[in-house]
Amino acid sequence: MKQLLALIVVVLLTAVASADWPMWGGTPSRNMVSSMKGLPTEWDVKSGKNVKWVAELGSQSYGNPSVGDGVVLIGTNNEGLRDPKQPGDRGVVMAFREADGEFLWQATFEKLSSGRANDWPYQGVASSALIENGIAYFTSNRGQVVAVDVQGFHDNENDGPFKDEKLTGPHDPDVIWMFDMMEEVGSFPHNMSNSSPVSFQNLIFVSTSNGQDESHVNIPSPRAPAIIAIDKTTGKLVWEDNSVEDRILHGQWSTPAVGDVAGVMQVVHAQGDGWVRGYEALTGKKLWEFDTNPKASVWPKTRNEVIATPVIYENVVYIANGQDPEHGEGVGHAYAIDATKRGDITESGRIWHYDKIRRSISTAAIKDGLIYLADFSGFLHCLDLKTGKPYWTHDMLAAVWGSPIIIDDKVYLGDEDGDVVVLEHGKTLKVISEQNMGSSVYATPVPADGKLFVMNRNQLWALEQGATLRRSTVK
Ligand SMILES: [Ca+2]
Ligand SMILES: [Ca+2]
Repeated sequence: MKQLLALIVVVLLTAVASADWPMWGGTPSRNMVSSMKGLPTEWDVKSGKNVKWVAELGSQSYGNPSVGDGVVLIGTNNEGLRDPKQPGDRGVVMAFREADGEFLWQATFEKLSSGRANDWPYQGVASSALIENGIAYFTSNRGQVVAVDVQGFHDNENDGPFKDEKLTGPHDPDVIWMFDMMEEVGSFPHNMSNSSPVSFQNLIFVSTSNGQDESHVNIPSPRAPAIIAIDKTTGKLVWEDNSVEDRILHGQWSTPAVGDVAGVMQVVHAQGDGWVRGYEALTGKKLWEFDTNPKASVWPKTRNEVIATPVIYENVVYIANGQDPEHGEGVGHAYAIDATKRGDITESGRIWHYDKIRRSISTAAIKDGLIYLADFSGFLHCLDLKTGKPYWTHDMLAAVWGSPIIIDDKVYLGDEDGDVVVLEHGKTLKVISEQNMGSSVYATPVPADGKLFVMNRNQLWALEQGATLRRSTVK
């Protein structure tokens, strides 16, 4: 019996220690929090201290790591040129074996011929994949929602319905289906399609990134939806919504979240008019909408779009607004929104409004009655979850593109100078460590299976307590 108990304890510990990060935010509600223990709180990419492996990417990487089925997926560009037969500027999703960083396969996508209006040069794939039941879903730089086999052709099977791949080598992608948002729903992505998919039951939800053209005045596709739901199995459209119509301020780069709000599964999406909208996930029925801008604000000086991802936590949606990093710094607004309300809930649903934040493109992290929000000016704000009152702010001294993440009782955050800071989770500011990754960290650190994955502009680092990297083993 004692042995049996010991075995059960071992099994439970193993179950706790083994945890994937299969999508942006880790779970559909997108809260940047993990209970994983034992991850490094300091490391050194020069000496290799607490570094398990490192893999070379392209020259710019914006597709945050996702980890599932023993594979790490990231989005980058083609400047790493892993296959000389696929040359030139392309968006690329690369797959690495989680255990040792071995390169498994890549999916490459040529740039759209329409150029920077729809597909910004060298920006690569900016979507973070959703990994579920052996399938990865992501958005390409060509505005396609793509479903691929996580194992590629390493399983010696061409999975379908899509079986017309021209390249079927071990390093090529096994496509399952593709949904072209520009063809199928008329989306005109402004500069880049970037949505990170999220799912509920048999549906995949993505933002179309529909926006203005290069004039920054015209909206070529005012009737295209802002958000769509696609059937996971067939890759066909199930529902769409275009509440934003012709009021898009610029682009639409916020990614949807899914969560249970008082018994109703909602998909929540921030759209190009600066409003956040909640939908019944299965039907697309609009339940509520909330304006994140003061009525007197004026685009682009004081009125913002929303690029951050909404976080759904205990029936409340938390989000900050901001602008394209190219627009620089400016005033921002963060909110707690009561998602049980219906209709225009700009007044009735506003639990709190925090206006000491600057423009933000970062997603919130919530735990133990505290919420962490970062802004593009480089400040990390720790607020009371219920009241929005600040406990402290920390100045990163560089722009922040990624999001804070709470792992166990630590907060991790990267910045444009390439620094990753580790702080104590709590009401008192305490910096534990800071380490430089060698180039800008636009990504959010990702905990999975006892490792911490940190991506900089051109490399993916797998950090593990006690490991030492030998420099000859760069993948
Ligand atoms: Ca396959
Ligand atoms: Ca296939």
